[in-house]
Amino acid sequence: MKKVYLCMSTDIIQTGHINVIEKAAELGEVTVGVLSDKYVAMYEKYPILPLEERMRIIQNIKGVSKVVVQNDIYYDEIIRELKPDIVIHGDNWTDGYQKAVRDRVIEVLAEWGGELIEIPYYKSSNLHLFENAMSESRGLPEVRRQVLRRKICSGEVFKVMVAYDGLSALLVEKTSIEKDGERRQFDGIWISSLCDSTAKGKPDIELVDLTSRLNSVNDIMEVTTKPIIFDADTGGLVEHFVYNIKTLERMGVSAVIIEDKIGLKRNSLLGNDVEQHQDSIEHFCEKIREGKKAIGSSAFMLIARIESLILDQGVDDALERAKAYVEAGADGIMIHSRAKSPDEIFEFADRFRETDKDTAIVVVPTTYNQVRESEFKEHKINVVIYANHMLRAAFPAMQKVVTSVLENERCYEASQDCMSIKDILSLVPVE
Ligand code: SPV
Ligand code: MG
Repeated sequence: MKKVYLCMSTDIIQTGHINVIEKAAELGEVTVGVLSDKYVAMYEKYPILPLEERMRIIQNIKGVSKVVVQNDIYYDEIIRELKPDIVIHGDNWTDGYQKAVRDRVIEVLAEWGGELIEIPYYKSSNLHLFENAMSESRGLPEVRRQVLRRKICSGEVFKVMVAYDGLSALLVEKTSIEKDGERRQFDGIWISSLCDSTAKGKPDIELVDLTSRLNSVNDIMEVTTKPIIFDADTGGLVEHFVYNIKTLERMGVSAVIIEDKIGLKRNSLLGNDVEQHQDSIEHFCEKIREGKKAIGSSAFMLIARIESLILDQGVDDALERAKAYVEAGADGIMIHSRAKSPDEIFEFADRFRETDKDTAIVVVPTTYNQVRESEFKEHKINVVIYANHMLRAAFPAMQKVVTSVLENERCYEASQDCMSIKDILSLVPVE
């Protein structure tokens, strides 16, 4: 009996998949390689069902003899191991990023005289309904939260980009590039107090109230499916925080970060140039404990942000606080720094990991921006937030336009730097 191999990455089994499996079973004994979460996420969206569940479902489809994990978008390793006589696939992978994958399958199969069989890709007229349903379920609060949790556990760096309104969120949601044979995209969205305030022409001092910030959350939720990490500043009074964290959970936020400052909060990057104070460990732990008690979803994350490095209190102080905050129930620690070098962040991460292997570490490399994500991964840092770049990029472009219109007393010159109306409209989804 011939050995037949095929790879599946889907969450939802539909007729096209069954067609491929039926055809494969006619040709021989079928092994299905189920693509691991990391690679599904890289090329499509993060799967709703984790690998184990997808494997179990596929194992139980008639005609499938065996399932294995395919740990790369490229088939090389797994097919060299299994040496199938036939690899089977739909005929819809001859362009885009899949072309390179297909070419490599043909090349590797040739090593033992294996054959690639392609069958006509079946596109159900209702496929768009499936896709819409999938997209809607990806946007559900609980699904976003699960994705954040699962991806953090995977050991890969969870990349987060700021958004401050629907349009900037759409860019974070939709932008992907292909590089070094991989598709890259952001994993989540940061709702920054700095950007929310600045976009409203207000200082970053907890002046923009929660109701107003929730409007931005709502706009962003509506047009995206990625997990949302909300910057809740200090969280305010404990008595208020227990209500506000529930509201954020209900709104669909995936994680909330509160920082251990007290009194009038100033932006961290101003450091000790302005008056700002760190909370006591006891009081901040109480806020964490009460916040955790208030939330219902086990996937929702409360992350404690440590300002010791911002306020020149040193790594020892940050580590003491991190330990206490985790004991109080924090699901993650954000360690912030305004240094140009990442040394103190790496020292913190390495020493924290000596005793705590699991708690998520979050960083915001605004000042030590030379560090690549791979280096954060080496230091077992889980989440990297690009906290303000969208807003900082938009402002100079707008400044150039207003200056140009004043200088020229017409908008012809400025129009050269503007996106066309058609293009800007095409960014926005139409039902
Ligand atoms: C924000 O983006 O609002 C932050 C990060 O809190 S920072 O501005 O660096 O303090
Ligand atoms: Mg902030």
